[in-house]
Amino acid sequence: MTELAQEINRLKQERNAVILAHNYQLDEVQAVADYIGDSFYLSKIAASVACDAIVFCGVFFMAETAKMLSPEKKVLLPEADAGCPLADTITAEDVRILRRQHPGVPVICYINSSAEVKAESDVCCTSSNAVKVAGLLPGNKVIFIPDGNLGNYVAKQLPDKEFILWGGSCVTHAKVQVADVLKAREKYPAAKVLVHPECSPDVVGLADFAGSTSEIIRYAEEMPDRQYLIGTEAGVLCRLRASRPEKEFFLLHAGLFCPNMKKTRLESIHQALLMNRYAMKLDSIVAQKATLTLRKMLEMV
Ligand code: CIZ
Repeated sequence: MTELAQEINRLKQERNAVILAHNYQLDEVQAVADYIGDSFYLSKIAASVACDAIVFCGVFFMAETAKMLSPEKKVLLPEADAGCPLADTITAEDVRILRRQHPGVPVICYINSSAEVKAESDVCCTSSNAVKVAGLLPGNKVIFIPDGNLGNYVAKQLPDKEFILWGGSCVTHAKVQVADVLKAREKYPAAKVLVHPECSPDVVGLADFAGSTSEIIRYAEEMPDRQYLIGTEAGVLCRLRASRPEKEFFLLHAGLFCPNMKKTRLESIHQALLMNRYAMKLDSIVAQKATLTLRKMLEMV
């Protein structure tokens, strides 16, 4: 363990803090984390873990979510400008307009959204539970925001419901093209193709399995196949290579690195613990409404 990692551990004890790291974080960050997972898993941990401070190694909406679920704890985002371009594709006003256009239709927002957007929505979802949440909502119509590809994937699993989709997408997952899948399959004909539903519907249609990062990790760990072609952010390879060293994992596209997720380094975690950087603060009215949207998801799944 490096000196910096040791110092982080010491500060963590001193401050009674825990480090949560998203599956997309750098290997060095995952190595010092107490909990690693997708945002659904991490949001449940944030709500239940006994500690005074949480260092959330992820992007802005994730730390914001953790703060909503555990307002009494100090929640720190080590890199203040680690944002999510997908979350930025929609505003609270856009949601109000959608509601006026489709009166009475429930709004599901993907967790990759701002607190303001969550506050205007009825229920939140993550990529692990989106199908379940949408399926449990009453009525035969649903507004799904902001990821159009994930919404399309959910709509295909629930053919009896009509989906009104927002056209946002993740710039990293959008990089994977059909040609990448075909080329990779030619090179590794025995490999299983595992992709995230934030990829385009054409790419998802060619895959052997589509799921959240945690579901992709579970599939690759449990299946007997030896080679896997991965269509999500490169961070998932860290866990997979550590837990299944006998298997081979390849990215479907060389550019599957989320620049925002990769901003957090050991130095920024150290500074976060030392200087309380950057403490999440929320507008109390927005936070109250957005928390109801999040808690509704936690009750439903
Ligand atoms: O839900 C999450 O954490 C995201 C953004 C992706 C995934 O599937 O883990």
